[in-house]
Amino acid sequence: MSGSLSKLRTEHDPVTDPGKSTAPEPENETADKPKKAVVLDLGNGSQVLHMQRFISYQDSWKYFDYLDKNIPWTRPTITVFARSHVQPRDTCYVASVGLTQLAYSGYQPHAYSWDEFPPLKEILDLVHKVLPGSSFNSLLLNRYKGGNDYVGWHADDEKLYGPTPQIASVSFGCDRDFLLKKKPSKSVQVKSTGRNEGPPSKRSKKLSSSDQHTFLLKHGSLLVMSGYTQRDWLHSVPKRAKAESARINLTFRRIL
Ligand SMILES: O=C(O)CCC(=O)C(=O)O
Repeated sequence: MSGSLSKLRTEHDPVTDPGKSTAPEPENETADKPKKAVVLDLGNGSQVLHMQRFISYQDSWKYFDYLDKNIPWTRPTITVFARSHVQPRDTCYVASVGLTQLAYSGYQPHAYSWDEFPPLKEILDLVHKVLPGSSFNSLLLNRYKGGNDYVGWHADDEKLYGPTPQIASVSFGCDRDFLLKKKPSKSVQVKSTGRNEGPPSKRSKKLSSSDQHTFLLKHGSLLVMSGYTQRDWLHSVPKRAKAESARINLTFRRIL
């Protein structure tokens, strides 16, 4: 790769006892300051951590450009509720050797090696540093080319991640909303096999404010879901007419 990214700065301390974020987020690219993490306790052993400024603004653009140009993006056909459709975003998958193969919605992505994309190893190191005890070994990458690209409601509840997976998500490029909502109670749940990614829902049941949350995932941010979040909650990145440019998202996971 031309122009090493290995000297990139991060702007955080390891997350040990994260408190509430205090200062407003500066939009100005020279105003990057260390940011604290905000932890949201979702109840029943589920948590979400959100760090608005995880990687500096400028370094995040360098990563964006590298990933945009060098990742072998594909748009596979997936099967959801017995219907095949083209996944509404680009994707790629990277994993350590010897792990159980990931498969979701009838699709088994090719696992590329970390060695093929050195900047991904740099970002992985940064994530490991900020989350002591974490040890991610696989990565699903998503590229949303504009506001029409999305990921529907789903949980990353594949068995290969175990019952309480920690999933760390790093975002570059266009700001997008990330929504969380509590799964419906068992009696009304549709039976699913693994990842159950549906289209944007037109009918939505009324949820109380504690059963739904919205995070704005900004350029250079980190969001971490842990505990029972995948068992009890669904997440999505819905279409947004105002999202005019591309966003790249990296979700680091650990296959047991
Ligand atoms: O793009 C995002 O922030 C979410 C991606 C996601 O939900 C997934 O890859 O499972």
